[in-house]
Amino acid sequence: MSQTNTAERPELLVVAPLMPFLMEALCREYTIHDRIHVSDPAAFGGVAPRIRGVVANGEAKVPRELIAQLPALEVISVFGVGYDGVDVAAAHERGVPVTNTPEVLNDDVADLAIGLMIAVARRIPQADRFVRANEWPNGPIALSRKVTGGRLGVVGMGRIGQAIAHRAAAFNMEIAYTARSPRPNLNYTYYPDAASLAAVVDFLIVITPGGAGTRGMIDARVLKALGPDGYLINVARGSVVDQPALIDALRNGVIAGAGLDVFVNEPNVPEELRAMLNVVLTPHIGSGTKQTREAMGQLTFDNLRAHFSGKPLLTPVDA
Ligand code: 8YV
Repeated sequence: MSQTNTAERPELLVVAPLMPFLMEALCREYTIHDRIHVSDPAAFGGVAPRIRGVVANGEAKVPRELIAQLPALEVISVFGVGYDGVDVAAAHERGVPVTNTPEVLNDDVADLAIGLMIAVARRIPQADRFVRANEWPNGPIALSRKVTGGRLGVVGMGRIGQAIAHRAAAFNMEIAYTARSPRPNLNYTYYPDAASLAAVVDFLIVITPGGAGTRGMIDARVLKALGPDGYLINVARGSVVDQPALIDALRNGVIAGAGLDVFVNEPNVPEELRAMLNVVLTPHIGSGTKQTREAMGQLTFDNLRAHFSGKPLLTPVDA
């Protein structure tokens, strides 16, 4: 009986906290092992050989060592567009496909990028605090920085980068970008690297994938190029920015300000950043609307269902 059950209900390892809606849907179709700590062999040893799928999110780690511990692994489904925590090469070596949730979150992440740009330039959180503290009767608040017509640099011109550029065009912004290679189909100016791009823009929005290839890409040199009137917005991964260099730059007026949705060691944000007045900080909410998280959950689920019913995956990550 239990054998039939096992065969009917694939066993999945969930390595990240998932939305209740997705967790409940998974529990109806699969046997779920929830957040078993990968480094605790005692807890893990018994179930590891039966795990056929792993469910992760954008921040979770699925390293080579974990994949090696799962001999029956068939699929890894990531709730998120970013999969920098997953060792895709190790999975593909084993013939294990990895899926993610592209497209469905483009609008939300692009909206937040623009929102942070406006919030930091127009000092919306500071203005809100000013009114709440009843400082208004004592005189007007300091003037802020105009956004419309400004020069925008986008680091990473993938799907979300293009959604950001599309929105920025409505603000009459002059748009330039850097990416691994130019995109001839786009009518924006290409720069070969982040430093040369930063030197010619007022706002630099970072939306490039995380991982080894982009680690520390926005370093002291890029920040210096952005300059004392420039603003940095990061909606990508904390790892893309050299965080200590950013803190130095903000503290010393090397750049004007920053809007940050992602950090190096989330959910921990350095005290120095939290105390600064020229930053707007949000807790990794780029895709965090009910509508989008539900769409992401659905896609995460549908990829697993496609796999376990022998159908083609909806959104596999390229080899
Ligand atoms: C989410 C993300 O943070 O899609 C990504 O890469 O970073 C996010 O949308 C995440 O996966 C939800 O926990």
